[in-house]
Amino acid sequence: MARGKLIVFEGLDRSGKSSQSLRLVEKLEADGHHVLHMRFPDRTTPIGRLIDAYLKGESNQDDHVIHLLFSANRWEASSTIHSHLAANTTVVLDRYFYSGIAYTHAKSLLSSTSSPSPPPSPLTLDWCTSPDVGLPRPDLTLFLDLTLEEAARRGGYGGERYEKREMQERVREVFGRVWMGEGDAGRKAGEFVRVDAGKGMEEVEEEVWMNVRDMWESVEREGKGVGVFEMK
Ligand code: Z5A
Ligand code: MG
Repeated sequence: MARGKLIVFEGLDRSGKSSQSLRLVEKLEADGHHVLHMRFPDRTTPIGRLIDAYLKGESNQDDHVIHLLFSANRWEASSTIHSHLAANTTVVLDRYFYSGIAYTHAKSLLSSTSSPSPPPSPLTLDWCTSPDVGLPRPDLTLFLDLTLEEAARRGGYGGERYEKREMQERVREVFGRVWMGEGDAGRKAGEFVRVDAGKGMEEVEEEVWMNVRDMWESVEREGKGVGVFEMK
């Protein structure tokens, strides 16, 4: 029996993840597919509410604790994702574990340049990756890449904790390293695709669609099952 596909949108703030993920859902539904759209963090669960308060600066958390809460917020959706894929519903995610890895590791790069003594446990790429090992593995991750200048032209950032130029710069650097194949989250042929998000809305949509179509054909042709995210 056919299965649903797991498609992830990743990228910086303002790169168009929400807009493009919703456009893709509409397009797939118009093609007759069943689709579930989800976003991370899911701020509606008890864990999501802790994350929401942290992002809004209403509470503080140790860097390791907040990282694990972001991961737990994905784990609480894991069985829902699996059951939808098994029932031939495609799942489209607005952010997933790549955000977890990129944002937390970026923080360590910031603190290592601004503070003279190293943090007690460095937030290495491997440490940041390990809590998400075992989650449903995306069939395709679309990394919407946008320069900071282009993001600024889209009205600048909001007021949440990570919405600062210095942080966004580091996050973009880490996403780039992952895209180049660094660490266990690193590029696996064809599964982590960079899309130039600085183009017009329709052009980006077209590029997204071409990548989705290619992935779809290859999953069906090769009869690939649903995978889990593994360490190399
Ligand atoms: N975070 C984390 O640290 N660890 C984790 O594990 C996870 C997340 C999962 C959640 O933010 C924060 O949590 C985030 C990472 C961290 N922190 N930061 N920074 P969020 O997901 O709630 O917010 P966001 O999605 O990053 O921000 P956003 O502004 O909603 O960005 P977007 O969804 O990528 O963009 P958009 O809403 O589709 O578009 C933004 C604007 O640009 C809008 O006016 C559009 O009309 C416009 N736009 C979009 N595309 C185009 C094109 N192609 N041309 C022109 N204008 C465009
Ligand atoms: Mg968004």
